Amino acid sequence: MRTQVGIIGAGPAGLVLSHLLHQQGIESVVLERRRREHVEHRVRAGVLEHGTVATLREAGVGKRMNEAGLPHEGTELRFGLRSHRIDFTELTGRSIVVYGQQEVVKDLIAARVEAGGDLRFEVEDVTLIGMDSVRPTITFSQNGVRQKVRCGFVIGADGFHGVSRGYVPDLVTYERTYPFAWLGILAEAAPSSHELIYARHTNGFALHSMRSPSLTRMYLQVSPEEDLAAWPDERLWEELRIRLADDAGFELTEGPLLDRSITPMRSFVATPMQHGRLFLAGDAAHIVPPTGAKGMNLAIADVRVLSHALGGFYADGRTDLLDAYTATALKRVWRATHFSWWMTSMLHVVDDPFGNQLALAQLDYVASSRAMATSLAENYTGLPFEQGWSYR
Ligand code: FAS
Ligand code: PHB
Repeated sequence: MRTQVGIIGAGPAGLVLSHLLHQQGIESVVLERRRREHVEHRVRAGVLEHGTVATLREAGVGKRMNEAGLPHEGTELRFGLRSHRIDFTELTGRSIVVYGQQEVVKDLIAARVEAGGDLRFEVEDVTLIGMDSVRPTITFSQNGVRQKVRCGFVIGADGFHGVSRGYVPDLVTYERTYPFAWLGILAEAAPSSHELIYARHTNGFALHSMRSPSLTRMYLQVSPEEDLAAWPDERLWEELRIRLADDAGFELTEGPLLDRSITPMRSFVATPMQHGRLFLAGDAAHIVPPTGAKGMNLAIADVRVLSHALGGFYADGRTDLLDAYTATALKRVWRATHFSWWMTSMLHVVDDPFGNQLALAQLDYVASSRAMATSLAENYTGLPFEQGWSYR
């Protein structure tokens, strides 16, 4: 097999890149180890930045998002039983859309299949050969048959636990772990608020989000070693009620739980994000704690840069944009990494009285200063992109 761009991973990064390349007449093969049904039903991110929404619309895959996505013009910070609304639109002129990552993945797979894209699911033992040559090769097994793809470029979009990062020699990594995790639930219940609520209670952090008018998505700060079995439904709902309570009689609507999981919290950045003809994108290169709702948006921002650079190479033989990929991508990665750390530090309770006082002082300042509220709003809705996604 031969292709211009071999992509490992059918998550948001791999699929958006494959689609953006297709729109520039550049062919790709996407190799995914999981089943299609699995990737289309993996409950993960939920918030699309302003720029991500524009990217999906410009790329012609925004129809279902426009119909089912929930536009949000602000969010609530809740602490000391008081709610403080951050008005994104008033402060920045920008907004977000709440639309599940699994829906984005479904829309992109459908678009790639309809366009005759080459997506391979349930592939095994992906290995990379000759990343520093001009004919990098991917080998993999599918249905017990070993196969080889000769590529022009290879994109590691295989997430934090993927293989591609291991093929970048002399990698420098930056990491911070946090003394807590998120217990996430998806409930068949109408959202109890029409916007997201980020709550800091002395018991810990809680987030009220949603997926649709009948699906609520919520998270609780728990210990990193927490056992899901220690959280029966009634304990979950009781703790959410306590942490989300306010002085205006907020009531939480309950319902059957459809999904529950524990997500560890980590900040991680690997550099360089490239080696020869291998380029890393998304969680393969960086991880942020989900408090700032940046993970998926950052993955899509990476592949906008890559799509632009690969377009320049195949259209005019340019290599400067490819050479500059790591520097270009990392500028946004570090901004989002800082914002995600800042939101996480401000909203979670730690076993450090001094740290907790600093967090409350920061929250108070965000709730009372237009300048601080604007800073939160512009980071949360997503900073403008530096260049278009299409080379032409
Ligand atoms: P992904 O991990 O989405 O995709 C990588 C793909 O590569 C996967 O489909 C995987 O199966 C495949 N793969 C891996 N190894 C392979 C191999 N060797 N061969 C072939 N394929 C391989 N972000 C938020 O903004 N908000 C959230 O609430 C949030 N919650 C999350 C919860 C969990 C449990 C996790 C793990 C992440 C969460 N994230 C959240 C972050 C998440 O949304 C990521 O940022 C986003 O999925 C990144 O997209 P990709 O880089 O495409 O990586
Ligand atoms: C979600 O809806 O899953 C979500 C929203 C905002 C976050 C994290 C997760 O910061």
